[in-house]
Amino acid sequence: MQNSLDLFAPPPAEPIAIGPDAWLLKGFAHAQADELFAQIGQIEQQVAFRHQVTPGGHAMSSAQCSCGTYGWVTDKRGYRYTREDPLTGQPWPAMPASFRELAVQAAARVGFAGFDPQSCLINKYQTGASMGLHQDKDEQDLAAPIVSVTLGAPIKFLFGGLLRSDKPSRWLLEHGDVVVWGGVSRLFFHGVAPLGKKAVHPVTGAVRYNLTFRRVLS
Ligand code: MD3
Ligand code: FE
Repeated sequence: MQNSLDLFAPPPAEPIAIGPDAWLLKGFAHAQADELFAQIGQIEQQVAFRHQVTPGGHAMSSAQCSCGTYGWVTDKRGYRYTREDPLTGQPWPAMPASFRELAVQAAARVGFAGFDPQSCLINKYQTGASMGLHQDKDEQDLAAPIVSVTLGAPIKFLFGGLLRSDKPSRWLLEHGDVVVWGGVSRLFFHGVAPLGKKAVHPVTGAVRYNLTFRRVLS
């Protein structure tokens, strides 16, 4: 169903290069946002968002859950992908078709035909929540790109390089924005600044959701 807010949506934008084989697709998910919110609501009824603990013993400030064949898990033992939710022993909820189609279309739009994601990590940020600079390297398949979708309140995304010491560039990620990282950018350091006190969205309030699609196994 089309939301009345969609009447204000800008036309589809050209991809913006933010790094080598890294592309920002402004507003790419805007038209599907209501459907994506509905599916997040369904997932929320099946699985709990939780603040996972890093091997260093710190609780993450974003609340997370996964859908798809594999879910990303961290605890004192380390980072890994599991087929079951460690809180319940149940398989993760299936990846909704609308999630998969959006990720596949975004990847194809910037040259990654045939992306076949096995995992979607959902990060839920409330005011002040952030994610420090890190690399995504828990996946066996580093040839596949990663696709991320921002829904709700805007946040500043930090995009560095292959070295932790590389000075990050900053990009505003707003509701409906999609980013695709492949090639060498796939291993670039990245993170998000704390969700600002004034960052809100008419549907979610002071909450940002991020969907991160990954291929885990080659
Ligand atoms: C850039 N999430 O879950 S967008 C993560 O906004 C994560 O929730 C952030 O970093 C968020 O790991 C950032 C997703 C993202 C994912 C993988 C990347 C950005 C990336 C890999 C390389 C470069
Ligand atoms: Fe990441």
